[in-house]
Amino acid sequence: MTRLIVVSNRVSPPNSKGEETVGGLAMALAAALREYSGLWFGWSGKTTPDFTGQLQMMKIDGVTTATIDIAEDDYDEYYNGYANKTLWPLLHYRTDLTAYDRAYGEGYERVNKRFAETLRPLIEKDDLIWIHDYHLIPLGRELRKLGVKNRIGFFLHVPWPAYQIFTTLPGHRKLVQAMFDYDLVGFHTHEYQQAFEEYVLTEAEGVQMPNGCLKCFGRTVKVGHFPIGIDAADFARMMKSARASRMRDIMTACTVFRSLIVGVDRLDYSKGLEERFIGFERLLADNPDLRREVLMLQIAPVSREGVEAYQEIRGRLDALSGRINGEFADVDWQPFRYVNKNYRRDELAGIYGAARVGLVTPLRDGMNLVAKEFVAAQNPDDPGVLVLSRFAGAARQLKEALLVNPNSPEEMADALKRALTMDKPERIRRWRALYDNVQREDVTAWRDAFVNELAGVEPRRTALAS
Ligand code: GDG
Repeated sequence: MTRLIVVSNRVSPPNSKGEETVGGLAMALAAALREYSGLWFGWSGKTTPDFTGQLQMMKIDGVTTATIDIAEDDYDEYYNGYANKTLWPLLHYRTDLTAYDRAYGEGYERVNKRFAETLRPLIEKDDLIWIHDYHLIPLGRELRKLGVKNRIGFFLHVPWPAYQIFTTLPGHRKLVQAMFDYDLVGFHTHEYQQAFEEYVLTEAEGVQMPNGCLKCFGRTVKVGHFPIGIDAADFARMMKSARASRMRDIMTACTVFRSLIVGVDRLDYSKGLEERFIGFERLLADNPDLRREVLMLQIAPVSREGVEAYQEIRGRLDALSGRINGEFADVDWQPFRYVNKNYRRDELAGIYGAARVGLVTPLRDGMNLVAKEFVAAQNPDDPGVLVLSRFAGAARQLKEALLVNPNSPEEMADALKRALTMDKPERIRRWRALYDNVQREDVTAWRDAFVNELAGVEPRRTALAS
């Protein structure tokens, strides 16, 4: 079998102690690589005062990892800077939070070049190379400059925004040009693919080819959409674990005579947490009869603490959760639990399993794996209801969820009420359709679809296109 080299910004496979990293990409890649005798290359998560290029190789749970540390200024300019302060907000439609700083752009180029130079000696002739996410868009170009002729694919885990948004980025053309050094470029949904195509056709005078390829900048790239899923088999196994059952029992005991509404998200402004809290507040305000009947639990482990926008949203969420409890709590009932702790995956599975409603309402989200995990955790005989933002990529697949506009507290409150009062036959009918999708379009299907497509692309004869 051809060797697969996966490259992502962070390399963080789950460890045997169950202390897992939070984040959809890491979970998906660990699952995707387990079956391949592949290599996972990227940043170790550590910094050094100066860049050393020193490779650390390890074998964890059947996956070989090759990691490098980055320099402190790389951390500020590439990771916190261009990746998290420029591209992340922009790709999530937050032009108000997007920072433009020349040093960030230089840091981004520098780290991509360093990644290419360190990875180059590890690449063998027939390896397939699969590069992930917005941190590493120029990596394919840098590898080509070093003479790499292998098939290289790129997958974007976040949305590709509308043309009008993307063109607000200085240097947008250069970024798109770099995507033409790949053989295959993948998005989660058809909508993101179309937005990318629209940019290429209108802004860069590209041409659509009959075989799903785009021609532009003198090069041809295949473009497709590959919706990511969860590791459904592993999730089913985890649901049967002692820890998951115990957590489920604990949460069930905490909510006797009450329905549990659960949200689980990295603490990130794209996840719509403020809007969600306000939607729940509206439910309580408008429905006095439901007040003592519900408990909402929001788990939100902190992330990207070095970025100001994340510190600010944390403060606002603390205030909002205090306001809701201050207004509605009684001596024997508190409506809202908001925790910033990181839980084990099996414990999360148990919590999802005890919930009557999964509330997943990002303002923008490439896919959203929490929605799929919630579905996978439900009891088939008495399943909970998924309330899902129409702006999550997952809404394209999970059509039997109650879809809402997360910007509307009224819509959110109405959907919550409907979910809390939905009869069992309707819950079962909706859940079956959702579960069928979660099982069928899982992480293995995603990986196989992308890798097979990449393997089928005509190889390049020269490293750099003319
Ligand atoms: C990016 C894109 C896309 C959350 N809290 C804990 C915890 N989590 C886990 C969840 C889930 C993962 O983190 C989050 O995945 P999402 O997909 O919801 O979101 P992002 O992290 O933003 O991921 C996203 C994804 O990449 C894959 O392409 O779907 O759109 O933004 O698995 O369960 N895990 C643990 N403890 C927690 O407290 N262990």
